[in-house]
Amino acid sequence: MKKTFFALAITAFCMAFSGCTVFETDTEALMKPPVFTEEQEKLNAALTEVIGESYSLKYPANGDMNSAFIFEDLDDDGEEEALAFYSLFDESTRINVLKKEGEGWVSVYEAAGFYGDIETIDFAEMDSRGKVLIVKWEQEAAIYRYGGERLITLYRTACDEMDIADINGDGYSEVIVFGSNLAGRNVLNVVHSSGGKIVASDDITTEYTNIFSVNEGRLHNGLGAYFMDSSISVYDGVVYLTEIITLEEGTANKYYIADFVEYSDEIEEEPQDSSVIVIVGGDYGKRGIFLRNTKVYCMDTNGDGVTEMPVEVRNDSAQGKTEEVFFIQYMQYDGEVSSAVWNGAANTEAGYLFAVPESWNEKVDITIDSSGNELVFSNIETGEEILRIFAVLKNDYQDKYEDYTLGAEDETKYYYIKASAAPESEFYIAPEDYEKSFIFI
Ligand SMILES: [Ca+2]
Ligand SMILES: [Ca+2]
Ligand SMILES: [Ca+2]
Repeated sequence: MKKTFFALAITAFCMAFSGCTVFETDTEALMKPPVFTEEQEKLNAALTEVIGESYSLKYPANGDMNSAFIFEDLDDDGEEEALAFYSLFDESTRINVLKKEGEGWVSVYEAAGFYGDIETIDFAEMDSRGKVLIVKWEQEAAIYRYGGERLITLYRTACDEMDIADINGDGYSEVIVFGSNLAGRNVLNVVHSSGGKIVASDDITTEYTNIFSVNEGRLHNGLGAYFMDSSISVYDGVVYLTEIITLEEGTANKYYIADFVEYSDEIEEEPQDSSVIVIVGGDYGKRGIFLRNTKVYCMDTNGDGVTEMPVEVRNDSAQGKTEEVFFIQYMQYDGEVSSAVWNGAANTEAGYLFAVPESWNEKVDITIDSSGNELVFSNIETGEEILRIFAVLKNDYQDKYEDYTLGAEDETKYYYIKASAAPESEFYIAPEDYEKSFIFI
C-alpha cells in the first residue's frame, strides 16, 4: 500500500522528539507505564520461556507505538506478529519476534539491537518489496525486514535524529538521518532504496539549529521535496530559515528559497526595491537573503499541490523601527519566475496568518499591540488604524470584544476582528471574507 501524498493546504506538522538537538522538543513526550492486557500477559509468558525472568522490557519513548509489545503483520502474510524489546542485566537492548500459535504466542526470532533506549519504532514501505521496521535507537537508526521467521538488518547508521518522509514523491518512504560531521556542522543524508538495496545519499551540510516544521511537498516541476523550516541563532537573536531537500536519481540535493525566488544583488547594501525582501543582519550571502524574522513555514497555501515558500516584505516606512512586523508573501516558482500566491501578515505567537491585498504592502504598517498581542494594521500616511485582530482562548473571559466581529475560530480559539476602514476605503475587507483570510499555524 502506497502512502498518499498529502496535498491539502496547511498540512505541515511539527515533530516532537524528546532529548534532541535537531528538532524543537516537546516536554510532554513521556513514556507510558506498562499496563499488560491479557494478550500481553501471554506474550510476557512466551518471552519468559525463552529468556528467563530477569529481563526488562523497553518502551519506545516517542512516537505512536509506545507499548511493551508491538503488534504488526511484519511479513504481510495476514497474521500479526509481535515485537518485544528488552534488555537483560542492563546489556544492549534486544529484539524478539513472536508469532501466534493456537491461543498463545511463541518466540520465533531473536536479534541483537544496540545499547540504550529505543526512541521510536516505525513501519514503512521503502520500495515494492514490502514493509520494513525502522528503529531509532539512542545513537543509531536501523532498518529491518522480517521474512521466513528471520529479521534481517538491511541498513544501520549512526544517527542523532531521524524522520521518515516520502521526499521524492514516489509513494515510498525515505529516512532522513540527522547528525553532525567531524567539523561540528549539522549534516543529513537520505536513506533510500536503490537497485534492491537500502543505501544512503552523500551527506548534505545544513544550517539549522532547531527544526520547527517539516513538510513533505512538491516543487513547481512536480519534484517531491522535504521542506525544513528551522531557527538559527545569530549574534543578536534568532532568525528563521528554509532548507529544501530533494532526492533526484539517488542524489540528495539542498536548495534555499533564494534558488527559486529572484532577489536583488544590491539588497544587502541599500534596499531599493521595497517589493523585495530585505532582511539584513549580517553577511549571509545568497542563502541569507531569505533568512526571516517571522516564524512561519512552507506550506501549500492555495491547495494546488505545490508548496509555497515564505519570504518577508518590508516597506520603506518600516525601516528604523525596532519592533517590526513584516508582510509575508508565500512564493511559488514556475520554473522561470516566482510570484506571490498569498500575501498577508502573521502573528506567530497567537498562531495565525491573515491575508490582506498586496496593495497594502506599501501603504500599511503592521504592529503587534503588546498589551493584548493584537495584530494591528494602520495607514502609514494618516496613522489611522485600519484593522486589528485579537485571538482569545475559547475558555477565557470574552466580554471585552463588543466592537469586534468574530472573524474565525479553530478548536481552541476565537479570532476577533475590529475593522475601522469604511466600506468604500481601499483598506476595507468585507466581514464575509474574514474567515477565508486566516491560516492557522
Ligand atoms: Ca505476519
Ligand atoms: Ca519516496
Ligand atoms: Ca500551492
